[in-house]
Amino acid sequence: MQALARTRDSLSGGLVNILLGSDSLEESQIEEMQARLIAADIPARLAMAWTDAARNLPDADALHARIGAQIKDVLDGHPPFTWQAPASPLVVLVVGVNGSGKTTTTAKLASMLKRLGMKPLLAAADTFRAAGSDQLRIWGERVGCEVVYGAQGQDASAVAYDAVQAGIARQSDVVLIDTAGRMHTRGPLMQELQKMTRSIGKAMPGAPHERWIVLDASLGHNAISQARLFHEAVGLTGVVISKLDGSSRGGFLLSIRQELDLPLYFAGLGEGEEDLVPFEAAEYVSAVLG
Ligand SMILES: Nc1nc2c(ncn2[C@@H]2O[C@H](COP(=O)(O)OP(=O)(O)OP(=O)(O)O)[C@@H](O)[C@H]2O)c(=O)[nH]1
Ligand SMILES: [Mg+2]
Repeated sequence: MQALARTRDSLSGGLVNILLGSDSLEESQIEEMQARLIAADIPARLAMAWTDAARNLPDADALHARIGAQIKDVLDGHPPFTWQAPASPLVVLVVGVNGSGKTTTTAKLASMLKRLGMKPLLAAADTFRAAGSDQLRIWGERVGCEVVYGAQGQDASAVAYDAVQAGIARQSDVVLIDTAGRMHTRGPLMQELQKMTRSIGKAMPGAPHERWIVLDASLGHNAISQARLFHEAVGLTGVVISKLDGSSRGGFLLSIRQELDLPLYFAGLGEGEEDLVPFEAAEYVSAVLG
């Protein structure tokens, strides 16, 4: 709740101010409300449809409730991710643009699995920078999870392959593979990801079972085009939103659901290892609308 203060301020705080003390809705209030929704990155099409419908509502309370129900409606629809592995180990590939929060998210997922009593294995397939695997190794120590890593400059696909083999040998429940950040528009980098998924499939037929993109919530709509290109390259199976705590544009989560039709599994709410929560539409609505 606390972590979503900025989206709440931009959305709900704004709505409350606009609507404060009004028994009936005036045209200017309805227009301002529409601007608020769009500023919070609620897709314009939805914002317009909602505000048009609002003209028929009796008062501000009814409007507030209606918007909450509509946000929940858009966000609902996919069951939360359960770690019921279809395979042992379950292999999760984590992708995204530079700095989106992949390494932190991968570590937080390992921490979550440990707390669930499961045995994760981390793989540092970010061999692009030396700091890439160092960062994950430090996280591994903090979380108490083994980390498979390669040398800087080593083929990332080879590290991913080794990690999956290690996960099988060590009977890990889940292998979490962190990858280097890459621009979604750079063809060769996207091809490298495809090569990595093929290598993983050679180490374990059917893997990687999950391919998740980490999207930085502060990017708003820009995150959608990123996700599209990653989806084309590797066939995404889910989305993790990072940095939702710092974002005032949480409305773009609705675009993810509407425009990509991918499940939104987890949300990052801070930099600590426990600051990752399963995404729940109802909780999100009460956090942003109060
Ligand atoms: N406030 C906040 N900060 C986050 C969150 N997730 C990640 N960060 C911060 O974002 C920065 C980048 O995170 P990384 O995990 O290194 O991102 P990355 O995608 O691995 O970066 P590259 O490997 O360089 O592409 C770090 O300072 C993290 O602490 C979050 O949910 N909330
Ligand atoms: Mg990283």
